Amino acid sequence: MKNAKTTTRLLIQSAGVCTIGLLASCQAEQKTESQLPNIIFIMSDDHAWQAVSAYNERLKYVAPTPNIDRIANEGMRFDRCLVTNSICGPSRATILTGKYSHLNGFAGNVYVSGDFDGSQQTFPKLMQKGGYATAIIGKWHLGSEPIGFDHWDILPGQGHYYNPAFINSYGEYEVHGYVTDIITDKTIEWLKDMKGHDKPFMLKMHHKAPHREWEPGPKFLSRFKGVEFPEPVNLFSDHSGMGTAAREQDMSIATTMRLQEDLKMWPENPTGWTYRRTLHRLDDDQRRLWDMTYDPLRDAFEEMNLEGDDLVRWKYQRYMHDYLATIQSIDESVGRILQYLKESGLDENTIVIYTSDQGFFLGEHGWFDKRFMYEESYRTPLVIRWPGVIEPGSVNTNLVSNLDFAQTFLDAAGLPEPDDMQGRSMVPLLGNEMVTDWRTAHYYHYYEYPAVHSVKRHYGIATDRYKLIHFYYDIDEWEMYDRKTDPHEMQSVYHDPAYASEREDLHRQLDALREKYGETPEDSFRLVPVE
Ligand code: SGN
Ligand code: CA
Repeated sequence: MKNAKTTTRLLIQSAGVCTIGLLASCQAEQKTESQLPNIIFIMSDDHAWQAVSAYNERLKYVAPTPNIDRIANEGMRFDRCLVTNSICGPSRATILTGKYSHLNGFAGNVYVSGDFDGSQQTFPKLMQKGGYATAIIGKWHLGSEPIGFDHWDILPGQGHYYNPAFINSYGEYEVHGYVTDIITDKTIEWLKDMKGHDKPFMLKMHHKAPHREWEPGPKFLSRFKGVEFPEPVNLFSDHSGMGTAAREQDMSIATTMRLQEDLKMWPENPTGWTYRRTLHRLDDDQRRLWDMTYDPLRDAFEEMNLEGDDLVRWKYQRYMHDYLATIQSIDESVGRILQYLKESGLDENTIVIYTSDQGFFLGEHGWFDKRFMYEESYRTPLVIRWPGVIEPGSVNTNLVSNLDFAQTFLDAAGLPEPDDMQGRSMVPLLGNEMVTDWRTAHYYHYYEYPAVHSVKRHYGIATDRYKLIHFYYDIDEWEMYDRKTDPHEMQSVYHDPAYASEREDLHRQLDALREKYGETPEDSFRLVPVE
């Protein structure tokens, strides 16, 4: 343990003095060290931090995530990890490139942004060149084929929960079973294949769950039967203290969430394209279990004839039951990976990261989905285990970001960080070093509008306490929130004279960050063309 730490430290220090000219000799020097850490990056899709029990005490008793929590307990929990653009593809592109959307070119999902330009620099390519074995298994969602991976086995598009198709370099094929379990099996298989190779590895395991339409695996279909989850305080907010964008979104539990596809209240003999997309994938055994779960719920629901707030309350509970049940499989998957690492002796020298591509609304403001810069979707869970480097049970409150992941991995691997990446290595934070010049403001930009869920384009800045947000497309509105006095972000103080000096200060910081990251006003319209 001590040795691993010392070696890692040496590597980290030597990485710090690597320059491009010295690169070859630095790498040669590092290769003589046998202790380069392996990295397993586990990322789920739409996993709200409120749905991880390490972040939410109340969940511990009803829907715990003990294995994800174990990473936090044995490592570090980040309490303010913010994403650059809260939507799937753009988050993934930022993670790969260490750059904001306006530079990596992927500002909205595939259907608005086209395919990710895989010819650009990414951290897996750099790690591959630097002697790492690299792999990606699971959801990719960037259109173009993965580049920079020795092994890739991905879900086409969004992927399916039951009996999903996969694509690898040989083509497309279907696997019987539940997607989270299959991705885990494939991951463990690849780890086993790596035994006997002396290369360190960088493995990305990307789950599809808990993405909409929240289909739980056979084992957990009835996991939360009879459980009543606490409602968020602003489930019935009328958004009167917020702006037009909050009032005009299309992601509410009340009106957007669908009784059939989302909440599984299918009639006895369902038909139509949505039915074909979901239920038809189940085989007879899977379908039997499914019907045993949902038929009685549907019958009871029809009996009740709910309306208005009562219907929203019921929908919220139904939503939570399935969403959290898909997370039970994810947590089990994390447990299996940790167990395998332990059994194989890899645990001491493997960094394990658990995160999500962004956060998610679980009824806050009356919503589901993500996209907004409000805290539930902007902030993502992040826990990291690195024995010998991270003090177990550490908590970090710095403003870190998915923008920092690429440089963190390169730094941990003792590889140089390219100058054009826009984040910063978190390795010193992991080592609990005194870092006095970490960012005190984080920049955000969401582009995908007009599009599904109708969340208007906006950019903004978050500090420890405040948020300043500009909705700039088809409206021109500013919002400002004081998270200290208004933790649920329900009352904009932008026009409140008491906040005049803070507002001016935030404007200054926002301008400076846009300049620092090289974003121009034209970028707002260039990447996701206006219809
Ligand atoms: C689908 C979902 C949306 C979701 C987007 C993007 N609808 O369109 O709710 O916001 O994907 O999600 S669904 O009816 O198909 O489930 S993302 O995670 O890929 O960005
Ligand atoms: Ca997502």
